[in-house]
Formats: sequence, C-alpha cells, structure tokens
Amino acid sequence: MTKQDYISREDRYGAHNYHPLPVVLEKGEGIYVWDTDGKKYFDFLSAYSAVNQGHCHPKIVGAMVEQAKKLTLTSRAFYNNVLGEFEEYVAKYFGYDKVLPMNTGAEADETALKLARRWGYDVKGIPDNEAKIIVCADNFHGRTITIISMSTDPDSYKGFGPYTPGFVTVPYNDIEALEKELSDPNVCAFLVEPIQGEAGVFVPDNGYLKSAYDLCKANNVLFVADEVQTGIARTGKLLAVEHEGVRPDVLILGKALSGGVMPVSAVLADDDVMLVIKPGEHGSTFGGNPVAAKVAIAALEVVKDENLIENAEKMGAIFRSELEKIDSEMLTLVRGKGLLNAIIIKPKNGKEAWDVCLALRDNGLLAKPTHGDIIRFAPPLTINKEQIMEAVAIIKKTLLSF
Ligand code: IF1
Repeated sequence: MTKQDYISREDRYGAHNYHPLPVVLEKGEGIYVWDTDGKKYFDFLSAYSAVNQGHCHPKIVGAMVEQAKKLTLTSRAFYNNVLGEFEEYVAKYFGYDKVLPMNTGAEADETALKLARRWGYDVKGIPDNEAKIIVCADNFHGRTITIISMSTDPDSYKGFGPYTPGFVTVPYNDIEALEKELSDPNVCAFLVEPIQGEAGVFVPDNGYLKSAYDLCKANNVLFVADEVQTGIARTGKLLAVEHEGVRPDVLILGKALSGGVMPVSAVLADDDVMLVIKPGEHGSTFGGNPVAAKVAIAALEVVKDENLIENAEKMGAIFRSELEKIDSEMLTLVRGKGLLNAIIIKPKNGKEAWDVCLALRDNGLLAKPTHGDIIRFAPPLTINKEQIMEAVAIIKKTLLSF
C-alpha cells in the first residue's frame, strides 16, 4: 500500500473528526518515528505530551507485556494484587493521601468535577444543585458534554448543546476577575491548566497560579489543576504548578502517566476531599486495571531513572534560546517552559503554519499547527543536546526556505 492508500482508507471508513498532517507512521523508538516508506522523523508532538518517556520505551513496554500475560482485567468488583501497589506508588510519588484511577484525561477531569461538587455539598455546605465551578476562557479539558460545556471554543461546543450548567468562566491570567467570582459562596472549585496547551502553550504571568491558589484558600474553594498535558516532567518540573510552589487540592493527570502506551489517567487528593465519594458513586470498568497499574509505575520510574525533569528543563532552555537566534520574519514569538513550547508564525506569501509543518515534515521533523498560526514543539523528554541542535537546524532551514 502507498501512503495515499493508507490515508484514503482512513478517510473512507473513519469518522472525519481529525485533520491529520499527511504522514503515515508505522514505527517509533525514543524521540523518532518512521513512516511506511522508512523515512525517519523527529517527533516534536510526542502524541500531545503522552510520550514524554520516548516511543516504545523498553521498560514500559516490558512491564505491559509481562502483566498482560498474567492478568489484564478484574474490574473493580474484586481486589487484585497490583492495584494497591500502583495506588501506593502514585500517591507517594506525588505526595497525596489517595489516588483515583481512570483511563483518559477527560474522564479524570470529569472525576475531579464530581469530587469538587460533592465536596461543595458535603463539606462546604453549598445548597443542593447550586454548586459552581470557575473555569478559564480558552481552556481545554477534553471532549465530553460536560467538559465542552466549560469551553469557550466554538469548535469544541457549537452544535452539541444543551450544555451542563454550573460553570463560570473568567479570563485566564486575570487575578482580579477570579477574585470577584470566588466570593460567591456557591463556588466549590477553580479548575485551571498551569499552562494552557490547546490555547497555544500560553504561559501565565509569574505569580498567577500562586495568587489564584491563595485566593482559593481564602474563600474555601478547591484549587484543581489539570496537569494532563503539563504534568510528569514536561515543563521541567514534575508538575507545572511547582514553578510557583503551589500544591493543588485536586491534581489531574493523564497522557504521560503511561508513557503513551495505553490510556491511564488519575486524580489525586487528600482524604478530606477524596473520601467524599463513596462506594458505587463513581468508577470505570478499565480504571486502574492491572496492565495500566504496572505500566504507570514503570512510566513514573523512567521519569526518575532517566532524570527527565532536569533534562526537560535544560533542553528546553537551549531549545528556546536557539530558536530565538533564527532570523526569519515568519517567526514572531517563541514561548514555553521546559519542553512544552510553541512558536507563532506570521504568514508569508500566503504560506501559513500548516505549510511550515508540511515543509518540516519533508525535512524530517513532525509538528502540528494549532489555531492557524501557532506550532507546538514538544519532543520526548529523552532528547539530548546534539539532537536538539539537529532539530533546530531543521526548523531554521525550513523557515528560511519560505
Ligand atoms: C485531541 C489539545 C493538546 C488536555 C488537558 C485534558 C485533556 C487534554 C489539559 C483530555 C487533551 C489533547 C487531546 C487531543 C489534542 C490534545 C491537545 F490541543 F487539544 F489541547 F494536547 F494540546 N486536559 N489534550 O490537553 O485528555 O481525554 O484526550 O485523554 O486529539 O483532542 P484525553
């Protein structure tokens, strides 16, 4: 089959809910992926930061295969010998009393919303069905009906109503707007991405998260951090909130919790919050299954064993400073933290970010545009300096070719 055959087949039989860059991948190893013609690429998307540990990491895949041969799923109707090991490891790793495992990021976000509402009723004493959750404009938390009810992006919510009520939107990075809404006694939580991913790697001002956290505390409101994309070493800290010394009341993780080998997500909180949900009130058939449990432990061990936090910090700083040296009128801004970065492209001769990504592909580097003019650069965190320099050379050559 040719590349076009693969693309046509997806187009013919698959729903059209994505618009992929035309490249057909069949193999991945570390920071590289290969297409069906054997061409090798730098992967600068890392499956939207799910593959922080690199593609097909042998330790993670090994843990998966070993457990898959023994026991894959018991459901939560019975105990198994692996779930507790995962729960203890993850709770201690992130420093919380308890963890609730789910599968996708969206499910973990939904879990956090349910926890926050229930805490609002049972602990804060909000009248029944009156709880409000403050969210940020331009957020991205997933694709469920409730989550798109919080979205301000018409692509996410338009035509999918009626929407779930109970959300209040404030501009991101605007402490005053947040402070005003927090005084409403029916507010149970503030849900925030420490860096907005989908918004184009939008980094808030220094101090925003800390002030937001302090205001939440002053108003008896839960600070809920969606670290699905920013967490697990991506920004040069284990969690992006650590850049401001914040410890969320509720922490949402996904993506890299499995190193990208299968969907594993989780919500962490201390007992005063986590124990408001009682048996039978929440769950998932696959959540915390034995394979997921072993995979997550291995994925988190790799982060420590290979010093991915420190490497993301160092390589990110080099990457941004090298990008800033590129003298192209198309490159108007470089931003990000650690290895979660983006550039903003000014179109030239009718050529836009999409065309830049096609040319990057031809030159051996994969990245995806967002919002028309932004290109996200987020390689696996195992990348070294030599590889960063090689990737920068590709980006430079590509931008200068327009
Ligand atoms: C897609 C974006 C990235 C997330 C945060 C929850 C979820 C996500 C902060 C839901 C998911 C994804 C999903 C992916 C594209 C992607 C994305 F551009 F849309 F925003 F990464 F930048 N919280 N992000 O970023 O997690 O349910 O997907 O496991 O194709 O929609 P999920």
